[in-house]
Formats: sequence, structure tokens, C-alpha cells
Amino acid sequence: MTGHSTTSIQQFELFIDSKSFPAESGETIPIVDSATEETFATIAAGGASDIDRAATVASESTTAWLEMSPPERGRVLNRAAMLIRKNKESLAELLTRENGKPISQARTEIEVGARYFEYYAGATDKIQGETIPLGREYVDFTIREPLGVTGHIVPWNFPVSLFARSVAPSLAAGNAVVVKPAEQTPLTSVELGKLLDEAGIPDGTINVVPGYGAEAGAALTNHSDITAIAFTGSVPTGKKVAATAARQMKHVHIEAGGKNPNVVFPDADLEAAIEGTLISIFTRNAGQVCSAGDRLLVHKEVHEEFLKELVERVEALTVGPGLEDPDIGALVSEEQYKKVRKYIKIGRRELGEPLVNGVPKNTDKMAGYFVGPTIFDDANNDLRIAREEIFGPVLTVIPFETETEALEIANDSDYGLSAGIFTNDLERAHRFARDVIAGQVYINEWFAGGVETPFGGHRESGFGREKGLEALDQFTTTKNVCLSIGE
Ligand code: TXE
Repeated sequence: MTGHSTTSIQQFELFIDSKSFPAESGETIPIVDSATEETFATIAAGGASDIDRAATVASESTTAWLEMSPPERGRVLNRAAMLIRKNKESLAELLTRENGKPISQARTEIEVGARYFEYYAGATDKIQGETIPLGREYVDFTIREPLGVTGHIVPWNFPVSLFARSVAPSLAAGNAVVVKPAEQTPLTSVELGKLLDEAGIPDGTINVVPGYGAEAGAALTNHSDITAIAFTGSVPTGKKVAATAARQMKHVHIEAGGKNPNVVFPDADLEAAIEGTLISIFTRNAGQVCSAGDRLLVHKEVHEEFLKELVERVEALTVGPGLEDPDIGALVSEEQYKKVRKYIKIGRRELGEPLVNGVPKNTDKMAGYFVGPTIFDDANNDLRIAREEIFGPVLTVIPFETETEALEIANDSDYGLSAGIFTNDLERAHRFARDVIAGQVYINEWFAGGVETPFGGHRESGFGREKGLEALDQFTTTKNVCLSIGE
């Protein structure tokens, strides 16, 4: 990694206009390894003046980026994908240290990051308009134009893949970008900025300004040169960002979490449902996933059998430092650790002892923000642990009797991000997909889909779609050109 080191603490800086800088204020943020609670790096804490500098150079760079032909731009993005893969091991290690996730999951995330750049590299020369038949006297056509400079506010749960998810389509559409990574996990973002630079992107087209949300994030949202904001994070912050963007008539899309129902019917392949449940809430990033299967709705006929098997499998999961590649790593931060522990207490008050209690077996002696898997059974959908996003390895189980009841419970939520169903009844699966309120529906496999498939939410989960070709709509605008050519 290229952050420089005095003693053993690496120092990372802002990346603006192809150069690394300290923040104008000179302030830094300590970056804590959540498995050891030790500060292992610092990062420059960007503020409003740093955001201003980045937005200004980004505006000036858009010409150079657009002067490159679409295939040339595609080649730059392809080179970025190649460089991300080439640096996979060092990026994965940095990601595990800043975030806490198991190293094999970090490697997978780096690969997904590379895939986004590769996928959108292929789109640069396919962002095209249409002709509209107004009759013989007119020629009418549309042009899809870039928006200018887009701002990207990235959360800490998937710092690499969520960076790539919105930056790659924006660059493919011809925009310059300013990224504000999460204050907990900014290191990989700065490194990705440098790799894009190495791939040949013009100076100033990619800028990464880490900093606190209330300072750098708010300044980015407010900046008049930023024409669009892509936000992923919490509901309250998402609403603030959307309100600021609305005051300035900026394009904005918001992805803000969920409380997603995972519905298991007796006719399902129960082994697939167990596997799906494990990954949905425990073994992908310790449940710190917006599309996690937080609510397990199990049909009463298989409830007992299913929970018995699930508990056995969950008790066998390993919890430990990410670099040792357990099933569940440390949570990202002390704040998130406290939040998840608080919800386990709330669950105990609401329901009594959980079936699996969240205390990792071997972690008494361990420092670090470890929370083991937790299962609350026999819940109902009115409880706080069934309604509020916990964002950790905590599962709330709600038994049900009929398909109608399952759908009602699934849709009785403030959120509407993802939903999943395990069933071998084709018609039931399609009825569920039709009627459930969600941006994406998983059938017989949790997290089914890929960089190619659109992703986003309804209700408090936000609006706008990322991933797939639809993401390009978020980063372009349409100009209609109408020419009168006479009789
Ligand atoms: O979110 P914030 P936090 C949920 C999850 C988690 C909770 C709180 O439930 O426990 O949110 O996490 C930047 N203007 N999700 O506090 O604050 C911030 O610096 C502009 C779900 O970390 O929303 C970071 O870069 N930006 C989620 C980003 O917003 C601001 C992923 C997210 O931080 C800002 C993360 C401001 N005023 C948390 N304040 C998902 N959808 O996957 C903060 N930020």
C-alpha cells in the first residue's frame, strides 16, 4: 500500500487532482482495526475547503475526460479493473483491517469492485439516444449527456464494492467524480482513486476526500458544482442529503437500508433455505448488509425442524479476527458494536432469552468489536427487533400459517429493499414476487443477482436504482434536439 508510515502507523491523505494532500486544516482521523481496537492508520480529515478544491478541479477536468473517445474511456475503466485485480491481496488486507470482515469476503468484495469497472467499461460506447418520429417536417433525436461532476457518499459496510457501484457508471457516463468515503473505512477508497489514476484517467476526474459526514459529506452535498449525489447510508442522513439536494435541484439517489423478510415455506428445499438464511444475516459481513434477511418468516409446519437445524449450524460458525478468516469477523466500530448489543438487550426485554445468545465462544480474551450470532424466536412483527434495522448478526424469527399472512407480515415494514422466498411452488414464488414491496426479490437463493441487475428500494429504503444498465440513467440527462426541415 502506498500510505506512508511513521513508526507503525500508516498515514493516508486526500487524493485530489492526481496528487495526495493533507487536509487544509491539518486534521486527521484515526483508523481503528476493529479486531484489535488499535489505531493502525490515520487519514486526512477533509473539510469544506478540501471539498471545494476537489469539486473545482473535477469541473475543470470534465473536458479532458470527454475529449477521450468512448472506447478510450472504456479502456481506462478496463485497466482500472485489471489494476484492482492485480492489487487484490493488498487491498483485501487493508479492507479487512479497516472494516473487520473476513479476508476471504474482502477478496470477494475486491473482485466485485473490479467487475463493476469491467461491466461499465463495456457501456461507455453504448450510452445512446433515440430518434422520435414527429412526421416528415422534423428530425428529432435525443442525446444522453453526462451531468458534470457527481458526488458519491459511501458507507463503511462495503467500502470497495459500493465505491465501484456508483463511481464506475458515473465515469462511464462521462462525469468527473468526488467521493466522500465513510470516516471508518476510507483507506481502500483512497487506494482505488490512485489505481484509477494509474489506469490513465485525466487528472482531476477522480477525487477522494475522506472526512466526517457532518463536515465533508455535508459540504459535498451542498457544493454548487456538484450536480448529482449518490448516497448509501442511514435513513436520517439519507433524508438530510435528499433535502439539501432538493433545495439545489440536484439529481440524487438514496439507498438507505432495510428490514428484509426471508420467507420459508414447507415445500422448499430446506437445505437451500438454511444456507440462504445463514448467508442472509450471519456469514456475509456479520449481517451489516442493507439487504440482509433480518426477519425470518417460517411456516409453522416446519418451524421447529428448521430452527433446530439452523441453531446447530449457527452454533458451529466461527467468530474471530478477519485476517484469520472466520465465518464472522469483528463489527466495524465501537459505535456499531454498541448499537447491536443494545438491540440484543431490547430483544431480551421483548422476548426473553434468545435461542442463540450473541456471545462469541472464544472472545472473552479477545479485544475487538465481536458479536456472535443471535437468534430471537417466536417474535411478532410489532416488536422493535422486527421493525428497526439492527445491522449485525441478529435474526428475528416470526412463525406464520398462511401465504396471505406471510405476505402481510413481509409488507408490514417502513422499508422496502429486498425480500426472499424459499419454495418449490412456482406459482407461489411468482405471486410473492408480484405482491411483495421490494426493489429486488430473491427466489431460492439469498443475494441472488449481480453487478448486472438493478438494485434499490421503496419507502424508507430510498429511491433510484444502482447496478446494471439502469444505473446509467442516474448519471446522465437527456437532451432532445428537434429540427424543422420543412415540407
Ligand atoms: O450512517 P451514516 P452510520 C445504517 C445501519 C447503521 C446506521 C448508522 O443501520 O447502523 O445506518 O450508520 C456520511 N451529510 N447503514 O452512522 O451517518 C458518512 O460520513 C452528508 C445502512 O455510519 O448515514 C458516511 O460516509 N453525508 C447502510 C455515510 O454518510 C453524511 C450502510 C453513511 O453514514 C452526513 C451504512 C451528512 N450530514 C449504515 N452525515 C446501507 N444502506 O447499506 C454522515 N454522512
